[in-house]
Amino acid sequence: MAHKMRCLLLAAFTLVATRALCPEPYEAVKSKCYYLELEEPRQWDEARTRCQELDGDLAVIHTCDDLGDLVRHIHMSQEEAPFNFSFFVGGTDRGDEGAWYWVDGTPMNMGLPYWGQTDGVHEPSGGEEQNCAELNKNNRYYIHDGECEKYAFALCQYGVVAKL
Ligand SMILES: [Ca+2]
Repeated sequence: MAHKMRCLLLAAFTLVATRALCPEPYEAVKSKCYYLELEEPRQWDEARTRCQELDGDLAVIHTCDDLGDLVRHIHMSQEEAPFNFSFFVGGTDRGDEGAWYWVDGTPMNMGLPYWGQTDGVHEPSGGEEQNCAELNKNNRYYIHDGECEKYAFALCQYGVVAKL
């Protein structure tokens, strides 16, 4: 009996430990809190401002596990970006072409399995024209560079400490 009780407590503790408690409107994806902001598509700076209003920032994706979990979450939440809009995330090479950083100041991982390809050409491929990172709707939500002035939905993450 005591043993069974201990197992139940352990199971409950494990659930709490691996699943974040997220404030509204964020949703827990394992230990992270994300919000797919589908009110309206915005330019990258405005998308960032919207996330910061919600005590977060555009999402920063440090590991391929996080990217996989996030993409699975987008599909499963049935909130895939409507129309052809992608999701902006918190990566940019604005001001230093080719040097991609997350808004928390960490360098972005380059290449596979983070960045996608367009017609066999590895992303990022937009040079000076495209300086803001998105999860590309038309390429299974791999990371692409896009114009910061284009319109996309904000993918917010709670608790990101902004350095940029
Ligand atoms: Ca660029």
